[in-house]
Amino acid sequence: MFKRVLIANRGEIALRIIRACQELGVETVCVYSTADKDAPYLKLADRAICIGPGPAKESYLNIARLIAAAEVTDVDAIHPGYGFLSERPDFSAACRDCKIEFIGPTPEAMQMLGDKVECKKTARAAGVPVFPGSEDAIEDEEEAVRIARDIGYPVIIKASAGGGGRGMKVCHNEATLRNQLRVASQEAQAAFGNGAVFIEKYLEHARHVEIQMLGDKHGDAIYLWERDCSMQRRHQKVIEEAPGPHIDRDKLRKVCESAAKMIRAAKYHGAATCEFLMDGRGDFYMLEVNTRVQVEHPVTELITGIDIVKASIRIAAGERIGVKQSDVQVRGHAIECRINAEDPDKGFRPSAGKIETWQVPGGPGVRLDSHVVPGYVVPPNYDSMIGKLIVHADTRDEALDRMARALREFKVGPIHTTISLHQRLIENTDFRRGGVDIHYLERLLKPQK
Ligand code: MV4
Repeated sequence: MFKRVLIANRGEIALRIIRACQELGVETVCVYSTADKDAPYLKLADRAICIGPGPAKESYLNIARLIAAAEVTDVDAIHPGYGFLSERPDFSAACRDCKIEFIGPTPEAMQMLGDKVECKKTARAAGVPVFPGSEDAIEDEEEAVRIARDIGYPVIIKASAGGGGRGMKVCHNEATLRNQLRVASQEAQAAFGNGAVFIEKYLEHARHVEIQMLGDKHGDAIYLWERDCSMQRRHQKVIEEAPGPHIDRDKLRKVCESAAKMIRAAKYHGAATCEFLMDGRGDFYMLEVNTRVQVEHPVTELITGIDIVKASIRIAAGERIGVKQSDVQVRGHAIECRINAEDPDKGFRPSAGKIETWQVPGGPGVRLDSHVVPGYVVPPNYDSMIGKLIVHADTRDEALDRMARALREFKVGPIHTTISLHQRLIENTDFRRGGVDIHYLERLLKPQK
């Protein structure tokens, strides 16, 4: 195992990684920007090191400064968490060049899976279902038109280097497709330095179902089943749960098996998530692979009893996954509500500032992953997520009731948070029934005439 790990992140995930390291007997060095200098979780790390000013570009996104911090503190490994540099092949490569273990995949695996065209090819080869469409980047307009006629409209144009919803165009007819191809490619070039685009069949009504994977350096891979993350707004997940409601378990098992094959074929090690859309018939189509520990990993931890962050560290240290697929048992139901410092009544305007009241829920089956304490000041520089409330219970109905109860116990002020939105959503009859689609929340929030 490592002696010392550098945590190249902030907030709740930095704290989550500190906790995992402590349980593994690993020393921690946590980096911080001056905007986070008073953050309380820094005291829980064995050491904290300032890496620059508030703007992320000069701190949490600055590879040279992070590597310098790692060298100075003589760590064996770096955990990137999520966001920031977690999916940057150049960061994984910089760690390797400096003989520091990157807790995550190799730059090669990350690069390959990060390229949507390459990723889709790898998926297809492993038998993972993907949407019909172009098998390579689009070379000319006529080729795209031919493929679209073949698969039928609507089609969607996506940037091969895009992801998370950036650089997509839905086309309902040939004229729009012809127009948008050039626009999409130019935008992709400007945004990602890579103009490659591809097209595929567009699915109007879909659910977002993703599969948690773990791969190790010995060539083994397992799946920890799915999470349903359909409740989202502007490509930001709001509620996640596991298991996904009303999913055909036989279809899902087959998809999970093929995803494990794909992860093995990619020689992937670490935690990964395969993102899928599920249609009204319960069929799956893979979208992309996230090559990091995700925000919503706790719901999978609660239903499987497997600590995904500890697993990511053990895997990087060369250990085997240590759990056989047949040992992975799903128990009960878990739901996560992301608590953001935003005002849901004012268009989700960020609500930074000092948190005076922070009265947290507890009791059976309640987990709060947050770095906030009373008196904590939410800096304006970063993501507005200030915590995640996760509940676990035997059934989905009991988990929903438990979440409603926990949300009622949760008192935060004077800043605004998304707790009020969650209270509304947990009571919502469509959500209670299970199986809302990825556009549900935005439809619900649209001002009614
Ligand atoms: C799609 C799609 C419909 N059909 N692809 C958005 C994020 C990126 N990962 C892929 N995305 C989508 N791809 C096809 N062929 C709809 C979306 C999409 C979406 C997907 C997951 C979660 C929320 C979403 C919101 C809007 C669109």
